[in-house]
Amino acid sequence: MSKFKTVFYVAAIALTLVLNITILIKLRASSKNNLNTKLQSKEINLLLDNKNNLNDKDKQDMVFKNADGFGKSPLEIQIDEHFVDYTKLSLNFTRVENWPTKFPENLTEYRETILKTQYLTKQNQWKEEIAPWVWHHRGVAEDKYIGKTDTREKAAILVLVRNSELEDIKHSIRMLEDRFNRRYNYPYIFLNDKPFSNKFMEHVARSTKSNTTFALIPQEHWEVPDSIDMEKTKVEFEKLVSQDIVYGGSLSYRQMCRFNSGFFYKHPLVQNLKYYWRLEPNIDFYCDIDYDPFKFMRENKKIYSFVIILYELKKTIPTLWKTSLEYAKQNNITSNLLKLFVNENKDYNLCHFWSNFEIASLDWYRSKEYESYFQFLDSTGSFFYERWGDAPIHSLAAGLFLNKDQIHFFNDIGYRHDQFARWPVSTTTNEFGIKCQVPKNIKENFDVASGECLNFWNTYKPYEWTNLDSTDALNTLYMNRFKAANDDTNVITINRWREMIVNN
Ligand SMILES: Nc1nc2c(ncn2[C@@H]2O[C@H](COP(=O)(O)OP(=O)(O)OP(=O)(O)O)[C@@H](O)[C@H]2O)c(=O)[nH]1
Ligand SMILES: [Mg+2]
Repeated sequence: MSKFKTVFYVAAIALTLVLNITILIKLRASSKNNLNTKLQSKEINLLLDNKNNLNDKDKQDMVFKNADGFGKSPLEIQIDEHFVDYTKLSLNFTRVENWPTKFPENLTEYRETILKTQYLTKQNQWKEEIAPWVWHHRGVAEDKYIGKTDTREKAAILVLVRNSELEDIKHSIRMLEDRFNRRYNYPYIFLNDKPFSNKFMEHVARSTKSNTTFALIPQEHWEVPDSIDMEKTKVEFEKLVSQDIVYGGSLSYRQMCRFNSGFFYKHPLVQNLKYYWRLEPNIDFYCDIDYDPFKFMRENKKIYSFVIILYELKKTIPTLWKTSLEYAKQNNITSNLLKLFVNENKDYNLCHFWSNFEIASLDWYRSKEYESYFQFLDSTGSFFYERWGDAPIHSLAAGLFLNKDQIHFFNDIGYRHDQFARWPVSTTTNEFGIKCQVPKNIKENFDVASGECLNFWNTYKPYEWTNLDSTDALNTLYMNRFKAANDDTNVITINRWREMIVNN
């Protein structure tokens, strides 16, 4: 072999080696990048899946550990944006009529700017703030109403829900459609503290022929107020967790209860509505509803309605009754219904309408009275320091402001939420038997097995509750606390007790 040939071969081999090594390095780098991206989205998916599969105890622990990151930072929004690419939404999704149509590139920046801008009204600001996250899907059922008088009420089915609850909410929609809405075509409004994902919106919109609208809720309606002492909150969480109180350690559960107590009716999308029907994931309806409950509510001047009434966990609302009485006293409330919720010790009997089903007047929630009651409650911080549910709050508000005949018990609606199921028990006709199918595995009718509160409702005779009753009940409460002074949750000194009595 000539010298020239040897040099040529060595050079060729060296070049091939260099090329191969470069390609290998590049391949490794790109597969690492891919792996990183895959891992990232896999981890996020896992995070959401895990949240979905957690039992209550786990949920509590997890949320408790994360209690510091309480829904204020835009970070949570960014996490969910991994699942959101609105440019890839099918064309059938549009903006809501007469709403801002902006689609800013940097959504987080956009939201922050709006939050810093001064607006004439809060409604204007909230609308601008959430507009890029509001999407509408026109249901084919709307065709039925073209050129005809639309006799539907100004009402909607309102759903607060998470992306991770997609399957469970589809189940609830199927139930409601089959039993009622396929004939009445009321629109659905879905609300979320995080942006809805493409998948969620597309699956849900396909589950009904009705209109569906998906929206973010304004930050102010969900965030923990600055006045809340997070250190104190954590201590109180721990106390409830140690007593195994369901959702005792969950911050988001408290945010949800506060939202459902004082904010859902302020959402820009419900401002033109008169009534709403609250729907939750994973519920069942057992009976055909062959009339329009919204129309029933309006025609019969009903303001609030329920299907299940039951006892609340006392440890979640230690001071709700005291605070409500203080509100009643300050505002000189007289009421014909409040006594429904009072036991022989002049204490709250813990009965409450279970608000996961609710058909009610939005004008009532938007009334000055309801709002002032909510503001009074909210000013105590006890949505966070305790674990006040929206159900006892709606119920006590009904007790303070409504008459019995303004509230309707929908006895003909068969319903299940969690393990509690109820359906009408008819003794005289088989009408309900024809309309209802209760699955064989559901053995216990809650109304029959645990119907004490329902019995109070059925037998309740209006009693005029006045300021004297509020004062009396408050004093009794303080006396009982004094008696129970050995109970370390209720320790008060004699002086403090005297002070309370004098001030009340
Ligand atoms: N967007 C959003 N919705 C929530 C959140 N927490 C609860 N919800 C919704 O608020 C409603 C009530 O929450 P649930 O978790 O069902 O509370 P619950 O009915 O007291 O308890 P369960 O027995 O678990 O059903 C449901 O419609 C949930 O989908 C949250 O953090 N974000
Ligand atoms: Mg629920």
